[in-house]
Formats: sequence, structure tokens, C-alpha cells
Amino acid sequence: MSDPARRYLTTPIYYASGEPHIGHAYTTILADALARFWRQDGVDVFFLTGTDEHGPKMQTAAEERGMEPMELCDLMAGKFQAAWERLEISHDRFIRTTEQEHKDVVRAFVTRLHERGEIYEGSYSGWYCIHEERYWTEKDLGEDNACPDCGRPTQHLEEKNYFFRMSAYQDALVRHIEENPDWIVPEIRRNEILGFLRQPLGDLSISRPRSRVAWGVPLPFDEDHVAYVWVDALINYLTATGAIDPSAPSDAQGFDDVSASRWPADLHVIGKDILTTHSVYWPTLLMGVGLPLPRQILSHGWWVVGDTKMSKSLGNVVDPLQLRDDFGTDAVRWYLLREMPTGSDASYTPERFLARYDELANVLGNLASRVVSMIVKYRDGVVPHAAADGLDSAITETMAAARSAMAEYKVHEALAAAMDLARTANGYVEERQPWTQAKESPDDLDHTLASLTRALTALCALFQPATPAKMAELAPRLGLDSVPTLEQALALETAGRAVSKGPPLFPRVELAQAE
Ligand code: ME8
Repeated sequence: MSDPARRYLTTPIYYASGEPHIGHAYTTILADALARFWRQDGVDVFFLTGTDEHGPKMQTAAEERGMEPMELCDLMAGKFQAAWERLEISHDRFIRTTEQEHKDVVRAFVTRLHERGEIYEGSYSGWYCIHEERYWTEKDLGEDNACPDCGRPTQHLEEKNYFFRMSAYQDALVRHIEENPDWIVPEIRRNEILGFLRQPLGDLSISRPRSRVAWGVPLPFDEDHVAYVWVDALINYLTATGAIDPSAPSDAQGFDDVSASRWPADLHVIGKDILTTHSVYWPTLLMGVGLPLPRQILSHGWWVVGDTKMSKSLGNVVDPLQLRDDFGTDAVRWYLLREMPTGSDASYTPERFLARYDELANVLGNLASRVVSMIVKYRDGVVPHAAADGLDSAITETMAAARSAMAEYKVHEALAAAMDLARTANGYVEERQPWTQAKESPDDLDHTLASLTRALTALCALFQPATPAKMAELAPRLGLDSVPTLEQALALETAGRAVSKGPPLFPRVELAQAE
């Protein structure tokens, strides 16, 4: 059973061979929004991200740059860390697969598989795509033996590999997916995997000869071979929990009892491109060593640019850090979270980015600035003593809608509900006409201003998972020490709070900037 007070959440560990782009940023921001939302509810969250640093792709990328692989790893891991800092990612650990601790856990893991008779020696003959780090059979290939996923040339390989008896776990895996309908969400991805598992599942090649791939973790039972980069990478989720102690004798390393650790993960957030590795390779490998499976896998959709796939060769890769420099961190986070329905694909265009930005500026930013200005102008900056219940039903309905959307990972819906509350509050201003009340009915004005303060307090909590930096700016302007939780936002007294004006939360920008 999952402990509702503790949750372990992961993103993929990104290849350290390329720069962070909006696809990586999306996954990481999505996971971050969940982490922040759960923490608001008092959940003890452990949020992991990191970089995937071994394998032929890294080796080749380093050679192309005239660098040692480790030099390139350090450089790129640094770039990912800096990117996440600038995008306000609140991860608890950044793992790198070149860390000694991880390499030791990989070796302990494959040793355990080996000792349990799960590994045999075989030979592999087929086609390999370095970019996707995966094998293809001849019938999958495109023209000129191109990789069917990325279109790059594949190479023919014939070599000795070690294989994991993955096929033995096919029935157990299908049963697990059928008995746990929410194990893979959304349903379309679950069906995709069940469809894939209707074909016989093969065994998994888990090693590469060191003569061809030097940059990897050597297998303890044959040092001439390194672990297949996907096996190495998936194990990161386990390493980060500290559940396995590779220095202990083999029967006391923790594989038999993980109850004192964070394992199993509560949620792996991934893109739809790496669904098979996470929902077939990873769970069967875990079955192979006798460890419990992750509790859930959330597989989101794909960002394209206009109607084209993002790619370096097309030169259309959207740089989240450039957007961030032009519009601010929270504008990027808001756009990515609000624009993509979790699970579906979405298209980046400068026009949509600006439209979403305008929503932040004109609806939320405008509400915050007019409410604070009116309290300053009419009540010397102090929220009056009055009932604050003018927008109560809208607030409680929004909180309930946001909660249930977040429980299904529909972050876009939770945020849409929050923005609707800001719209409702702006409508309330128009309806109540505080500028007329100021002259004609001061008691009504007190009620209006108190109610609007309460709505803004709720909005501060509701927007915090998406726009944490701006909400941290808004909170003190509303006379609060810090951003409240949803519950606090409802319970907090509004009367007597000293508000203060500040620069626009979301200053106006021009279309040219977004282009
Ligand atoms: O696959 N739209 O790393 P990776 C949405 N190292 N998400 C995207 C995206 C796009 N256009 N492009 C990338 C790897 N992503 C392995 C993972 S995990 C044990 C090892 C996101 O650098 C999305 O989350 O290719 C996708 O799954 C991930 O980046 C792939 O990152």
C-alpha cells in the first residue's frame, strides 16, 4: 500500500548528449507542479530528476566535440542543473548515472539477476540506432536501413550479448496491467502496451561488448561487457532511494526488503516515446530481481513546433531558457502546463504563447493590481473588517475542481479552473462597481474588498504549483508571510491585513519577442 503522506516522483533522466529543450522542460515542469501541489497538502515528496550519461551516443557525441566522455557529461549535467534552477524546479535530488553509487547499484542489480539464473549468453544480429539507443529488426527499417523512429541511419551489428529472460515475465506483466487499470495512464498508452504485449515478448539484450562501447558500467560477471544503457538508466530510480546497499554481502543488499526505503516509486512521469522501456523492460527487470513495481506511470504527449517535429537539423528546437529570459520563468511554466492537455500532443507557436501570456497579464495580473490599488486608494492599504463571502461558492467550487483534476494529473484543467476564478473575480468587480460604492455605500465597499482579498488569497494558492515565483511575489502584497496552502487560503482572516502595491506581475510584451 502506498503511504498517502509520502510520495516518490520521478522524471526521465535526460541524455547528457544534447541541450535541454522545451520537451525536457515540459516533463520536468509537469512533475514539479505535481510535487508542489502535493507538498501544499503536507505530503512528504521526494522528487528525482537527472541525466543519463553512458552509452554509445555519449561516446560518439564526446568524440565529435573532441572531448573526453566525462568532460562532456560534466558540462551537460551542469547545463541541465542550471536550466532546472532557472525554471524553479524543486527536485530533491539530481542523479547522474556516472556517480559511483549508481554504478555500484547497477552492478549489484545485474549480479542479482545473474545469480537468480535470469541471464544467459547469446549472440545478437540486427540493426542498431545509436540516437534512440535501440535495436530494430530488418522488417522495421525504412529506406536505406533508416531508423523508423528518427530516420537516422542504423548500423548492422553481430556480437555476443547477455540476455535477460524477459519473455518469462510476459504473462505476469499482462496480468499486472489488467489487474491495475490505472498503472499506466492515460488509457490510450495502457492500450498501446497491452497491444504490444499481444505479440510474444522476446528476451532483452542487456549488455554491449566493451570493445565497441567503452563508456558504460562493466558487468561484474564479465568485465569485457558493459550494461546496455537503458538497463543502466532505468536503475537510477532505484539508486536514488538508497534501498540497495551494494557493499553488503549479496544476500543482505536490500533486494528482499525495501520497506525502509522510498522504493517503489509512486509515479514515473515520462513522454510517450519511452513507454516501452518504462512499462515493459523496467517492470520485468524488477520482477527478475524480486523487487516491487512502481505504482504508476504517467506518459504524456509530444510537443511539436507548428506542425513539424522539433529537430536540431530543422533548426526549430524551442529553447525554454530563451523564452524564460524574454518572458520570465512563470510565463514559460504557465504556457507549457496550460497549453498541453496531459497525455495529448500540443504544438508550440509564438501566437499561442502570447495568447496564454496575455491571459496571465490581463486576467490574473490585472485582478491583483486593481484589488490592491483599490484597497490602497479607498482604505489606506488595510483590508476592512467585513464578511468576505461574496465569492465563496466560486472559490470552493474551484478548489474542488482543481483538486479532482490534479488527482487525475489534468494540470491543464486545474489551471483552467483557477483562471476562471480570476475571471469571475474580475466580473465581480464590474458588477459591484467599487468606485460607486466608495461614494454611495461604504459598507458594501468593505464587503467587496474583503471578498476580493479572499479570492486573491485562494488564487495565490491555486496558481502556486504553476507560477511559484510570481505567487511568492503576490503573497506579501496581500499581507501574507508566504504563499498559503489551499486550506489556509480558506481559513485565513482577511480583515486588518496590510496590502502593498508593486510592479505589474506580468508586464506587457510584444509579439516580436515571442518570435
Ligand atoms: O529518452 N515533447 O532521454 P531524452 C514532449 N535518457 N516531451 C519531450 C519531447 C517533446 N518534443 N522531447 C523530449 C531519454 N521530451 C532517456 C531516458 S529514463 C530512465 C532514460 C521529454 O533526453 C519526454 O519526457 O531523449 C521524453 O520522454 C524525454 O524528454 C526523453 O528525453
